[in-house]
Amino acid sequence: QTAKVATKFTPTKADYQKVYNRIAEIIDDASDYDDGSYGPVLLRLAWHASGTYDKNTGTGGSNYATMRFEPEALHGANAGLHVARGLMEKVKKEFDWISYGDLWTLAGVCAVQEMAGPKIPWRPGRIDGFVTHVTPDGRLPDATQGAPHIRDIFYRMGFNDQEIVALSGAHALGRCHPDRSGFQGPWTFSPTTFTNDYFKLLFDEKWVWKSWSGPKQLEDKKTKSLMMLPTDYVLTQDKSFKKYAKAYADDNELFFKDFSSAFSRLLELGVPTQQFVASEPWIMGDEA
Ligand code: CCH
Repeated sequence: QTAKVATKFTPTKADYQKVYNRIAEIIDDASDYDDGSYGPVLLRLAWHASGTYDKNTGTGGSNYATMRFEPEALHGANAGLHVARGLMEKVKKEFDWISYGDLWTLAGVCAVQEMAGPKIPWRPGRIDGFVTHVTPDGRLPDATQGAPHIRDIFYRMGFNDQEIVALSGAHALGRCHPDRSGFQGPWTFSPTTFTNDYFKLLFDEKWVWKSWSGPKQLEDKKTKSLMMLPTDYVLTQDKSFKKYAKAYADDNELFFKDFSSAFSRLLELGVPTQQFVASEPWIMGDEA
């Protein structure tokens, strides 16, 4: 008599590459959505899934993918991210062996890379957690606030001023949606291409308060078609932030390098090192 032993599937880098390739297809299959790409909203999902980390308690971060659960899905900062989670649900059905935390962070990597950004070192190992792992509301930044708030939030994750500024450069991508955050419009003229234009525009354009009934935001005086959040504008007003923002406006290569390392670290927040499959992160890419 032979006992049937269920063998556990151990995915390799090639298996994760298949997931990456599938996500890349979905990103581009968006002719009717926003600016024609799901990349920005997927990047925002990866960031919000990771940015709940608190270094003092070791809670939050990307490990348990707790945004699947109602309390966190309904946090104000996560409005609109059901779109991104819904897209990733399709991928999860095809590749059921991947954890949600790995799937969502890989989607962030894929989004940056497929929108012409830098390579983001990434490795799998996150596990699905439970509703008890959900962190309290208020751990993500509030766009209406100033420098002290931004520092409180990002220092809690373990980032310094330089990394805060580098990460903020993600706002080269995507746009604000009145039905999600209440704010309105894109930061750059190329919201589906990763560039340092966000920093360039912050310094090159004249920014004035938009007069409208929505939340306080700035618009470029010349075309009135671009926007900055109060927290974006602070990067040109605070002395320490300004130094880095200017450096990134002047040097795209430096921005790419610093964004890549800070974002890679962001995606690993809250994941115990021993859970990672590989001792060093991988570079994923379209190797077809
Ligand atoms: Fe952000 N972001 N973000 N952001 N964000 C919004 C949209 C995007 C803040 C507020 C907002 C990061 C930091 C901050 C993206 C990536 C990153 C929106 C509009 C607000 C508000 C949401 C809407 O209406 O759809 C604040 C405040 C901070 C820091 O102080 C960081 C860090 C990252 C990634 C590394 C991306 C991408 C978007 C566009 C999403 C889309 O759907 O187009």
